[in-house]
Amino acid sequence: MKRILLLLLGLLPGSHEPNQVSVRLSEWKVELSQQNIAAGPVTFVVTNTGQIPHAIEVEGQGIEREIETIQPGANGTLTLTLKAGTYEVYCPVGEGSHKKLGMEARLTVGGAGRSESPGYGSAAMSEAPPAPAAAVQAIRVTSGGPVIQILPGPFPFPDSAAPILRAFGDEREGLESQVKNGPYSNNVAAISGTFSFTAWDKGATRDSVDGIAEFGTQDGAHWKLILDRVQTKDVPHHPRFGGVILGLYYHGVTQVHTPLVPTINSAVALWAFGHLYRNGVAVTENAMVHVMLLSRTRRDGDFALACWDCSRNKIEELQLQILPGPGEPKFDAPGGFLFVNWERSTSRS
Ligand SMILES: [Cu+2]
Repeated sequence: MKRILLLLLGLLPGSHEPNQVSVRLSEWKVELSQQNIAAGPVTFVVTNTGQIPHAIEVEGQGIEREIETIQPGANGTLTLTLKAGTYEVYCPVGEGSHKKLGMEARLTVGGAGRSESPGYGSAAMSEAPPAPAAAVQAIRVTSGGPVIQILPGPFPFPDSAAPILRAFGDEREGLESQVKNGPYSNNVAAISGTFSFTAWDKGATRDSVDGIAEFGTQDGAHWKLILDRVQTKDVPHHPRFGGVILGLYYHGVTQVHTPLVPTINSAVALWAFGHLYRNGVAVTENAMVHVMLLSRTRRDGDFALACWDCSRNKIEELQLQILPGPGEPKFDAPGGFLFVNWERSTSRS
């Protein structure tokens, strides 16, 4: 009965029912049922169809309003009165990282009575207007400071990571075993070596990398890595950002990438394939490489992980993580992986 009454009310001539815009949030996009609406009251009906919490913020024409964070599978609404103009509708979660990942859309508010007919079936739902072509940005990173090899061991903040890991679905099991014995440990050895690279961020595709790392590990082996090409294939909690991304707040509490790294800010993060040599002998052409120049996570002296939220520390820790390619055997190294940090590294754009 109530529903019928509401329907009838909506049909009454002259009633000021707000415009309704349905918003679908997922990793990593914001989809609007309409991108052009009439000025006046509008209700955003927001559904999070993704796997991690999101929200929306509507910004423009002097308005800046956000909705409370919406859990996966849940809904929320936000009613605003909008005057003519353009507005950004984006996800404010993660200090800008979700927006940077593509969670933004544009809404145009016209004069009264100019709304598009709504509907998920409309072309408007499928595509946000193309973002302006991002300028190519490049960064050159040079290693410096103490060099440490990180050996397998327990993650020092298991209680902080546990609630985040719960949301990780299929990946959870593998990550939980890394809590007990993984590459984010306080078990470190002083080594020596160098690493420098250049990375180009060209937006969602066509990123590239160039660089070489050479280091001696604690077991006396000499390793050389030549970066070859970027990795772009995304998995749910691990977007690769087209291979290279400059300036990102992630890990830890953010639900973007593993929480077995403290919450950090990075100047650059990249995912690449490389050629790996051990004592001059080729090991693989498909080593999987993750590199970050990030806010310091380890303290001087014993280089233990010193903070769960490290996002405000100085950006000078260069992490190089090398794993075997898909289907390849583990490396001849403790834990089967290579993980090297240079604690006082520098970069220039
Ligand atoms: Cu989000």
